[in-house]
Amino acid sequence: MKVLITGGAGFIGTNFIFYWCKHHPRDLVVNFDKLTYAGDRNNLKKLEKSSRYCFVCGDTTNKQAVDRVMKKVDLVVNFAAESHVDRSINNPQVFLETNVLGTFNLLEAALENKVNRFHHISTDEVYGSLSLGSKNKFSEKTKYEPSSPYSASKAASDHLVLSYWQTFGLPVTITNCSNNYGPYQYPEKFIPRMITNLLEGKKIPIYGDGKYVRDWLHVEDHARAIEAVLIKGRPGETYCVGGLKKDINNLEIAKMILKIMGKNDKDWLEFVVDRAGHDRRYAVDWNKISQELGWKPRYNLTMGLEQTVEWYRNNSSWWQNKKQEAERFYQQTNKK
Ligand code: NAD
Ligand code: TDX
Repeated sequence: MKVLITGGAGFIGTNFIFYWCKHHPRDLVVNFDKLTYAGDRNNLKKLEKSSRYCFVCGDTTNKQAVDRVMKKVDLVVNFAAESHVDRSINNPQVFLETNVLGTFNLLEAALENKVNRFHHISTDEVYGSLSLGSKNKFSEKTKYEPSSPYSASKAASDHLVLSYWQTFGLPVTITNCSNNYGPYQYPEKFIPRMITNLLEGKKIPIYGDGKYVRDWLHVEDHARAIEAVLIKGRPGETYCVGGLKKDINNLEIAKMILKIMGKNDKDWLEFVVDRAGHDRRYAVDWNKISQELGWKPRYNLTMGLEQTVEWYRNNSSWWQNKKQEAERFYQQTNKK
């Protein structure tokens, strides 16, 4: 089978390609990635020796490039996106271009080439925000109510993907997952930013009061969820994917990291200016994928965070330049 992965040089795409190549060694995997600030081709360098993997540098907003790479593809997994909420507040345009127009080009080419499955990676952020302390969770039935330009662009792409099923019968599936963490995550995001700050002797920046709740999913559990949907999921369906059952807020996550890294709470937390339009709480009901496809997360949070801290400790040459770039971005936006 020929599998086209878009955005495979980014965080989740890289982890997914490692997972897929290990568990489906006969497949040919093509990684199509523009290599934005968030993409690093070297993540998958060791696979480049294999005849079952190939890297193509290209942009999903370039229709000709997308048409070329889609030839004879059986399966598409679309990770390519601008993914950082803070950057979408500063520069929304590229989010619209990649997340909406890029997805549109891929759908058109997938339809033309009669692919067997188009799987789109989306986010729980399309559902907006839940109130703190409520028992409500996001599910496949929750109304879309995105708050940021990032989540609005992801919401638009989800609607477009489902319209290609309804209108043209393209066999699509979508996963709306929660916050991922694990190896190879760009150090602009909360968990790797905390770890790399502490490794550099700097404090953890906490936005606002820190009582913001996210559902945390280990990236390897996410890869297994995508695999389950690709193999057993029903075309036209959406599956929500989450990692936790209980709420945990950003301050609590920060304290877990501090404990793993042997530091006390008081000296290493710094409250900074809040994010505009900051969603208060995300929580995901992952019953559908669990009951229909037999998936559930395997990592517990402490175990996953310990493994992630260890990875960043051992891979400073991977993150140091990326961190400088990320911190320059935060300096420019006053979020130091
Ligand atoms: P990332 O920012 O780490 O990687 C994105 C990748 O896409 C990079 O390799 C980048 O070079 C590539 N890319 C960007 N624009 C492109 C374009 N126009 N053409 C081709 N390639 C392009 O992102 P990530 O965290 O790995 O997220 C992957 C997907 O998962 C995204 O669709 C994101 O919305 C979704 N998602 C992420 C999370 C999370 O917690 N990270 C949670 C839910 C959903
Ligand atoms: O320095 C920080 N301090 C802080 O308190 C950063 C970078 C973040 N935060 C807070 C904001 C959020 O409440 O931590 C939480 C997580 O922030 P991010 O890592 O930026 O993730 P989030 O905005 O929740 O979005 C992520 O999960 C859903 C991904 O970036 C998205 O791509 C995905 O769709």
